Amino acid sequence: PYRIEIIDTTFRDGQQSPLLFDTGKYRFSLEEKKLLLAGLIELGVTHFEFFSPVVGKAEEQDVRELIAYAQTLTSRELHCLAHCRCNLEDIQRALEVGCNGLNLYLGVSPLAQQHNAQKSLEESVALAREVIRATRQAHPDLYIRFSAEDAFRTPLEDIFSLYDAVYPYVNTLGMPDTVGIAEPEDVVAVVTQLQARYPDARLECHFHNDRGLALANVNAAVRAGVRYVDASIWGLAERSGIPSVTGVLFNLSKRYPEIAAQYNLSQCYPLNVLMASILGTLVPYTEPVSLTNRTHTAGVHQKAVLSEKRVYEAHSLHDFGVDKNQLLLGPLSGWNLIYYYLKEVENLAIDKDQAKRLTQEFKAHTHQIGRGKRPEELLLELAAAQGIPRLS
Ligand code: HCA
Repeated sequence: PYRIEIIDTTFRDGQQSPLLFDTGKYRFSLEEKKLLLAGLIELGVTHFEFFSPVVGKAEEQDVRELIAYAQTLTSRELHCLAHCRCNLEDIQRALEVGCNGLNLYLGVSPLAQQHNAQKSLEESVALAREVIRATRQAHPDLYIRFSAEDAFRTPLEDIFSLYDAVYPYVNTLGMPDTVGIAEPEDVVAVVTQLQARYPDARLECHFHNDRGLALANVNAAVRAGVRYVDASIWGLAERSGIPSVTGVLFNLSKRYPEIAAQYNLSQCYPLNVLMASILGTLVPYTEPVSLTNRTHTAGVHQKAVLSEKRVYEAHSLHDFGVDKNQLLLGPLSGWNLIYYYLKEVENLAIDKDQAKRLTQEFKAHTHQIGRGKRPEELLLELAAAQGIPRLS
């Protein structure tokens, strides 16, 4: 069957998000990670990327505990993957904490050669071949993914040199857009060439959102044949992040209805709300699976949605757990919402003509809103001044 695997990296790239610094949290606690892990498993995610234990004792202990905890939550086969440098010691440590797969990476872009790896292309190719061949020999069934960091700023022939060397030993080849430089057309070109050259490897994508194109790049990659998609809750990751788990599922399910059988999509929004409660902020307004996307503020929209939601709600967000919509009373509201609000919510004995008159007055006083006054307060004051009574 057609499967698209989300590789959740909330616990790796997600913890590299500056948002964790902005909120003063810096890292998730073990308890928070357990809640998030349970939410992801509930949603049907089975692939998780964790930090390599070498980043520090606290992460090492958490990874160990999370892997054990995950087994208690589901009988499905889970892939607990360590994001690991191409180095036998790091690999050994990752396997010792219980990871059953490796997400190995190594950069060979001109910048990486000069400033990061400080190795020539030939040296990096030899290192990758040696480490991955030895790992495969020692662990014939281990899941191994290998990625050329900054793939979209690396000449394709250099990626070929590297991947040719490791292809016999890996399950999956990645193509990370580490600095968010790729456009969908570039993605399709790279996927097409990798597929042709490495027909037995699965392809994985990891797109950063520096240009706001990460989700569009995922769509393009999957249409071109990629089946492994890196994502995180809210899209938390280094800098402006990567696509969110829920944004990816929401988008892909439009084209691939099979996703609804693989994932428990109604858990999408609860997962985003869980992260909001942990970070103490609202679900980001740019998140596709959000109440924001079912919220209406302009009078014209509110009037239409009161009659038929589909006029301004094209997407089945209800299926993704956003089980209500909201019309916000505010400076842009028209008489339809004002009538509805006063009659249905506040239970005032108001008729349509009164609501229209009250709306004129409300509009004349909107400068007061937001300066210590909520729209609802202003409206009730104006209604009281007109002597409109409350029923019962
Ligand atoms: C980073 C590394 C990475 C790794 C992606 C991968 C990237 O944090 O810089 O291993 O496929 O974007 O290159 O996230």
